[in-house]
Amino acid sequence: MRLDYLTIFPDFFAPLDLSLPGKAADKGLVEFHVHDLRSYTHDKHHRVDDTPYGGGAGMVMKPEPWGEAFDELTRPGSTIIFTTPSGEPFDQRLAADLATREHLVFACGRYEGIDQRVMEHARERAEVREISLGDYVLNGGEVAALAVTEAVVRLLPGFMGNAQSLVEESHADGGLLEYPVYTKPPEWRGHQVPAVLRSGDHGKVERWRHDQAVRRTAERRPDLLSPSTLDDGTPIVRATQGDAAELLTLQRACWVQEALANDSLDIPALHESLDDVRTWLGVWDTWVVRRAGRLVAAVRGRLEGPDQTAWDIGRIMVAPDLQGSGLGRVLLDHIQSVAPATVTWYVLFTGAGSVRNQRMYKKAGFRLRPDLDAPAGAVVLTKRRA
Ligand code: 6GU
Repeated sequence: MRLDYLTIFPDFFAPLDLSLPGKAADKGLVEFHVHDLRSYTHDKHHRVDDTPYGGGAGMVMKPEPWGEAFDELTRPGSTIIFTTPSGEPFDQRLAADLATREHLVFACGRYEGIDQRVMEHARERAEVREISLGDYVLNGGEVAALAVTEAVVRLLPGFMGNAQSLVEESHADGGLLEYPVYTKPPEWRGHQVPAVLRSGDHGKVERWRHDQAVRRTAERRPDLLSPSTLDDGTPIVRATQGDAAELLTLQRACWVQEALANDSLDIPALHESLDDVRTWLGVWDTWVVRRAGRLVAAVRGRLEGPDQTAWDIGRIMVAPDLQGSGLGRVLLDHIQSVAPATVTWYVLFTGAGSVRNQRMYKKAGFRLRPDLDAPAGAVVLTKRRA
């Protein structure tokens, strides 16, 4: 990957020779080229700014030097990145996306911004991204370009020695924050390392870490916890005890249908009471969708198996008027995505005669498992976690 930087403060980029990006350059994975924007001016004073049309405070960066710099530096396949507080928020997903590019050109603005025509022109000759680090204002885009660089370069194949640490870090594990970590000594200034980490029980350690990650996320970044939404932005949220009655109603509607499709009234879900629903709500991780206040869909999952590595998915329910809308598939994808880190495979049951359900599950990567036990009239499907 080649990275170019356009700036009026080339000295800001001295850290590129250090530490992580420096190592990547030494390995030949990346090439950094820093350019002084003033070298693309032709007047005696190397002016890069001028007063804004329409008046107002501050100065605006002139278009001409940027145009000349892009003429020289961009080629087919280049991506031009403007670092600006009015850009799209930078996150791990965007970093991973940019890591697939061959050539990034960072355009670091200063003052009150860059003449808008520079961005218009850039879009005519390259892919353009306007990126912000967050909701605060820096004096210029240089520090932001360095941050984006570091986040991207460490994702390049062959860069990190330990691929697992890429998987485990914050914002990589199902969007959760990272769990707390400890090293020796076991006691320090009266503070203990949690006993579970010294127990030697791998499964227990994994579950503890996942639990800590969820708690931390709930406390510090609740916005990350139930980020799933339908295409129209309708959120998929965790069910509460208050949802029990509506869940029972939805369940009755769906399971009568299931009973008819399978020629059997012998389906336990059909015979559950409100108390039964309240009870399983306490032990299953249950998610629901509301439309105009009405509970229209639900799904639940929980750990199973002696080693708790299976995620049992069930009760995918969609209100009769919304069946066939793709909602069931969205919920199926969602419940897989919220399975704890320990999960290595998914399992679900459906009626042997529920043809439409089975087709959806197969499309989602599930396979029939006649070798595994299923209740009478039902089939088992499983899928390995990717
Ligand atoms: Cl990318 N640039 C500037 N100037 N300020 C910022 C920013 C970028 N992201 C957050 N604040």
